[in-house]
Amino acid sequence: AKSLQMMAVDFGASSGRAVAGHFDGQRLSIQEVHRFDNEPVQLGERLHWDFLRLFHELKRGMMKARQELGAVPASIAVDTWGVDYGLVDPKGRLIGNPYHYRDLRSEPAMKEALKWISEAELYGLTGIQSSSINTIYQLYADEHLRLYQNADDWRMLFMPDLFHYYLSGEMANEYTIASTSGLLDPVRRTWSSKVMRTLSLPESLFSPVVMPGTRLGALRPEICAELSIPAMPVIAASGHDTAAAVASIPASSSRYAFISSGTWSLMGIELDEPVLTARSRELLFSNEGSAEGKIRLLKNIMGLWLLQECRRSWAMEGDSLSYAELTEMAQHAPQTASYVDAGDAVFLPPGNMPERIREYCRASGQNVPQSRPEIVRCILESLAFKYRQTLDEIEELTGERLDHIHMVGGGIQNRLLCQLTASVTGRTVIAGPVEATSIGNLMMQAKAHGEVHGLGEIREIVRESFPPEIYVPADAELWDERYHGFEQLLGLLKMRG
Ligand code: LFR
Repeated sequence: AKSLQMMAVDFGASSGRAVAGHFDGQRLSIQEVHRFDNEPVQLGERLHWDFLRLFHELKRGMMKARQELGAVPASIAVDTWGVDYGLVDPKGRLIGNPYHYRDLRSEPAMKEALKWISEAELYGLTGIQSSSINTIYQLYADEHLRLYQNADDWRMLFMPDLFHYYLSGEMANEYTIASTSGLLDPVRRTWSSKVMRTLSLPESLFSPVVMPGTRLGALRPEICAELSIPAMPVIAASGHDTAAAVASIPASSSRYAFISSGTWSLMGIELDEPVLTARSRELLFSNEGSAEGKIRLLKNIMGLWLLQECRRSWAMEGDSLSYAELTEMAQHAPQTASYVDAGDAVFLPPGNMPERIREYCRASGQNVPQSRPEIVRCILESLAFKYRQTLDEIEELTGERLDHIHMVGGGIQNRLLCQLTASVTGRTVIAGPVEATSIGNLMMQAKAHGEVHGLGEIREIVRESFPPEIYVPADAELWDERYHGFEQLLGLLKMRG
């Protein structure tokens, strides 16, 4: 195999990074060349992503890679968070600033849309649990589509597709990111015209679905000139960050659950075909797309968003605390044994998170965590409990016991959470890599270059290149008892509706 230098740009919901990767035929090594914040902007009534700024950061990343590496990358690929998109007109002009999935406009739109098609039918057609963030509801609520009559020749590009379009001039919808929309048929891996027609979404908005690892084209001449870099292929590697992260799980067997831990925690398993049963719908599992056309059967859990938002509130009160400091605080916090359901959509919108957590505990008749350490502990334990519940559900759906949990992504830097996850689930946690998303992105590029041949090989290379860390369960009885308290709480909340 020849030696490959590649570039991955990974946009997360709170930060982004440009990473250079070097694959020598056996091992991958990575170097972060640029890191930046991704802060949404509230403009009038709407919450937006700052797309222009993000594109600017992408270009800065490319320039820095050029300066620091000396070598010209063999290719570049972008991945981002799911569900969001931009609309472009036939000349390729961006119609407005892309909306943020946490914008509240799509919540009433979801209710409205579900008058035309039942949740059960929609699940049968798309395998995606109903959530107001899904592209389907965002498009249904899209003011531009409603305002303009001449949208027939517009195209809808998901965030990674949009970056790829402005890099290469090629419009395509890549499979993994398209699978987050709630508009894709997970059996045929193509758009569901039925769903589009039922909701009167113009089918002309959608482009052909291309599989992960597709070469889209070369870098546009204008960008090459602007950055004075040579042209290089732009590859749709794995547009969805979670799919990229899952591609890089250093697993050697198949009996594991994964948790991709960042702003969200995405917990699930990888399968060859979707699970579209009433039970998986009831348990709120989604069937998203994975590398090689596989399926990720997973659940969205609020994740470190709860902590990020608390941190933001406390910073506004004048106390800037690092994540390490926050976790340290939690380690020594008094036990209030108060929990929240980290799957509950009430935590979706931004703002005033500490008070919302207190309110949740108050309303559910629990001790109210007062201090910051108590709140942080409540969040971390609630997450671990949600992981255990989700693990039980996955085992129920598949009828198989899963021996261990692979945790990947930036969130595993929170070692307390990894340890809690092991202890509460009673499973060994294999943690790493931290940069799973960029690594998956890079390895899918290497695959497109024909230098690696499949997911099995990719995972072996990741295992060799980035040795994971192991967490062993502790205090089983104690956690069992507390977990049952949590189950009772959920049961009670469900009864109350
Ligand atoms: C994680 C992620 C999740 C998706 C959420 C919203 O970064 O991509 O998979 O459900 O963001 O887009």
